[in-house]
Amino acid sequence: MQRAQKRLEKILSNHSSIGQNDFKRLQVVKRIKSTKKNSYFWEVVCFFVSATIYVLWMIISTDGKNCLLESSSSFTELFRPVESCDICQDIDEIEKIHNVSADDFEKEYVRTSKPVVVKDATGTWKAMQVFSFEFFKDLYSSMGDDDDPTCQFFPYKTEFKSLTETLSMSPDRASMKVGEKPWYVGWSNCFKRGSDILRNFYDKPYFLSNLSESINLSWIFMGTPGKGAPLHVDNVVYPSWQAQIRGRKEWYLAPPPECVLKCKAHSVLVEPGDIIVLDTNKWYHQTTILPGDISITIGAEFD
Ligand SMILES: O=C(O)CCC(=O)C(=O)O
Repeated sequence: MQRAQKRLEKILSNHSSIGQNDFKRLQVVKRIKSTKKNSYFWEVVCFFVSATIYVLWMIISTDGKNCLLESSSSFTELFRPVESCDICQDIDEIEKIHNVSADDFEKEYVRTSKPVVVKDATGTWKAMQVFSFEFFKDLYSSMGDDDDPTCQFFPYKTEFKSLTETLSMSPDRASMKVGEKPWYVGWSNCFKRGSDILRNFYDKPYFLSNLSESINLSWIFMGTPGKGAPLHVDNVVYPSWQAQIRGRKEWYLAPPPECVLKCKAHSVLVEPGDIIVLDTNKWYHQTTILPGDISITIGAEFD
């Protein structure tokens, strides 16, 4: 088409007697004009498709727990990299260990992405005595912000739209009075003042090496016995640790779908004082709070 256009232009320049209207009536000119219109159309389509892909990419490529828009778990799953089954094929059960050194922990569990529960790992943390529904209610109301002091909030199956709303529930529901609806929520605390206060109540777990940074963003999950988080995989940057402060929680860990023929799924119970360490980007996970006390956990990613 371009060659035809050039040839036509040459002919026209040699035949100046052809008028503008004669020119517009020529078939080839009409075709050239419609091609131009079509190419504008496709440019606009290309622009919108690229913009949509870019926005979707922004949504899914940001850290799933600290993101621009909350990435839906199906997006996270769709764009998850394929895992090597080395992370799960030799695991018969989730180990529970004591007194592990930082070097051994790094070699045995961090480098291999092998989930593990470290027993009695919270030592002298004040959180064990202090964390409760009322503690968080006081903490966040003392901040005096109108805004919700969380970066991200997971309401799970509850009707709550924010942490502030959760902490305003009736004392009967908060204290699990018979007949009250169960509830379970999670949130990330990334406001400096909140983090600084919380850091007075827990330490970086002793088995993480000095080189490993516990990311300053803490995650808190709290709620009554019943369903916890549904089965999902995360899209965060690093593996996570999570300390069970109160209550008992069962974790169901499933290998990535590409490994189901080589690897087993596992359930493991985490009790007060235990810390579970898990690469939540690789292992699908679901939680259930067992009958008894309210469950409260605090955790963070580490590198
Ligand atoms: O602790 C829970 O109940 C859920 C934790 C979780 O889903 C996560 O850390 O990604």
